Amino acid sequence: MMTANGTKSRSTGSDSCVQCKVVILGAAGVGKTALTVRFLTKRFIGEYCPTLESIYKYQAQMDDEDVRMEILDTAGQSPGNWKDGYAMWPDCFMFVYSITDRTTFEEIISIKRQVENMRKSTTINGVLVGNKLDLLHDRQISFLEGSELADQIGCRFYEVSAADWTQVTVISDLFCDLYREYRKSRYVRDSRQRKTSSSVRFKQAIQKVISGKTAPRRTPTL
Ligand SMILES: Nc1nc2c(ncn2[C@@H]2O[C@H](COP(=O)(O)OP(=O)(O)O)[C@@H](O)[C@H]2O)c(=O)[nH]1
Ligand SMILES: [Mg+2]
Repeated sequence: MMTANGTKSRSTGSDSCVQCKVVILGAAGVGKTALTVRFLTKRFIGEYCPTLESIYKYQAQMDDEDVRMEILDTAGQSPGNWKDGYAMWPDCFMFVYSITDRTTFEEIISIKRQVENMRKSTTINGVLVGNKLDLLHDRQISFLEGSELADQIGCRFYEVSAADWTQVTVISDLFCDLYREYRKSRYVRDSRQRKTSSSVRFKQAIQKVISGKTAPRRTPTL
């Protein structure tokens, strides 16, 4: 398996692996497949089947951890093409629009709304990506507009070009950052759960003592 920096990863037991599921959402033609393929193979092929929806498995070493990523490259979210699994299945979201097409930018808001409605939460791990940065002469969405939308939907913001080979590292960093954010939020959630369960146990112990079910431990007298 390839690692984040393109080397072969060690084959370790699956127990130590961190699983991370990423969905790529955005209108048709914005470059979702091009970005995914660039990340996975470092190559840009040019034309991809527009209706192809695939899950790619990718194992990488990130920050000394074995990470197993599953990337769902969707086929575009035109009305009627939405699947609830797009919102419920992933740990992380990548919202992609083209900086040369305002309708694809506006579509992000309704896609994010669909995700919120399904998950019944406004908090997600996500990045907003403005793709096709090589087509600056056709730019319709400014960097500022992109970053304001990212703030509004609670995501980090990147502008990239899947077509530009000098951006391979940026695109790789984009996926790695997404994973890091996920790991951070998972750590916070787990430690909050641990704290809650230990305080529940403490409360239960006090309750038992008060109700007389458990005698308080006495210090032995000498
Ligand atoms: N110029 C340019 N074209 C791109 C870029 N990314 C994708 N494309 C082209 O845009 C079209 C749609 O790309 P694709 O990845 O299939 O979009 P998807 O429908 O969102 O998966 C293809 O012709 C790609 O070659 C980019 O960064 N720059
Ligand atoms: Mg595609």
